[in-house]
Amino acid sequence: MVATKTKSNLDRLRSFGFLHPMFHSKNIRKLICLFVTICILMSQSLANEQDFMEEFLKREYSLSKPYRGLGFSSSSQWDLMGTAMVTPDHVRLTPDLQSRQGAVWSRIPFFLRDWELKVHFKIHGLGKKNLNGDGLAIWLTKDRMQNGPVFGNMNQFVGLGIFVDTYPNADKSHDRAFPYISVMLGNGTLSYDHDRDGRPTELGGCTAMARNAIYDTFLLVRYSKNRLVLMVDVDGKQEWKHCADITGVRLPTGHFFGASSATGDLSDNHDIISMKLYQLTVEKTPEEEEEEEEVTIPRVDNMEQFQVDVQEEGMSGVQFFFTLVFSILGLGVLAVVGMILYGRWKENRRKRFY
Ligand SMILES: [Ca+2]
Repeated sequence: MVATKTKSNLDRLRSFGFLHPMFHSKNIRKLICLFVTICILMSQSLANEQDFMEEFLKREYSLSKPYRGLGFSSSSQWDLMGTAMVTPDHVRLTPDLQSRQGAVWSRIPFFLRDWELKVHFKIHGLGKKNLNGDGLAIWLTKDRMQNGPVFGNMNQFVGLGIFVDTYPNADKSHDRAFPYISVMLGNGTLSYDHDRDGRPTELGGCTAMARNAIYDTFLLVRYSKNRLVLMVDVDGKQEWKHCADITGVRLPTGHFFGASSATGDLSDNHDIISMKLYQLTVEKTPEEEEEEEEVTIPRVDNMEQFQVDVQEEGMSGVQFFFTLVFSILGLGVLAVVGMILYGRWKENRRKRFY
């Protein structure tokens, strides 16, 4: 249809060519080629403009070599915890030994709206595949420097958790290969379920062969316009592979970045080589600006889709009991006062008749 139309148009132009030498068929073809090229170039530059984001490395939220004074200097922006230790090449969260917990936490609360975090990490050990554990986590949470069962951090956390889970706890379901990287948003009541490798609260994730890798392994978290994108680069191709993409994510500000890890019966070396935080400059429409409301508790707009339930604070049993008791007492007091007033009124009326 389009082809025939173009052809008939060409014929028309050709007939016009008799009138003017400029509209000779050769020239017309050249003109069409030029027009098409301009169109393609214009559409490309428009697409680039839309994707264009400026990046600024924010050193105060970044951790990279040389780790001068990290963890002990008062000028350092990071604290170490547990077994975490600094070497010239990495921050080792745990060594390849049983029952260790280590973490590194930013000291500065984070207030940027649009950002990107690139994490260079290394997980390696002597254990054979699936006889190693447990993995590491990257955090942006309300609380910092907490001990706990979730890869070396507290459970029922408030904020964002990204887990590089290297051990399949739920060994009955062979639905995924490990290491598995997943995203969870904690609201203070949701629990990470280790026995099921976090499946009930997972917002998205992917398998990433990031353990004992011969290549450098990276993950990237991008948060902009309420959209959280997770990408990985673990097979030495220097390109980002999409891992998770979640829209309608509302993250509060004032939280802290961290990385933590834990070993149990099984172990691995869990190393952070760098965590680089970039501020993104993003063009926003007034509607998009308006959409970005301040939240205090993280949430995802489409809760059902991600099976995340925010438990509304209802009345507990004790609260209900006291409410009932006080209501009955209140009604009793009102009744007594009413009766006294009625008695007095009657008395007054009787007196008036004498
Ligand atoms: Ca696991």
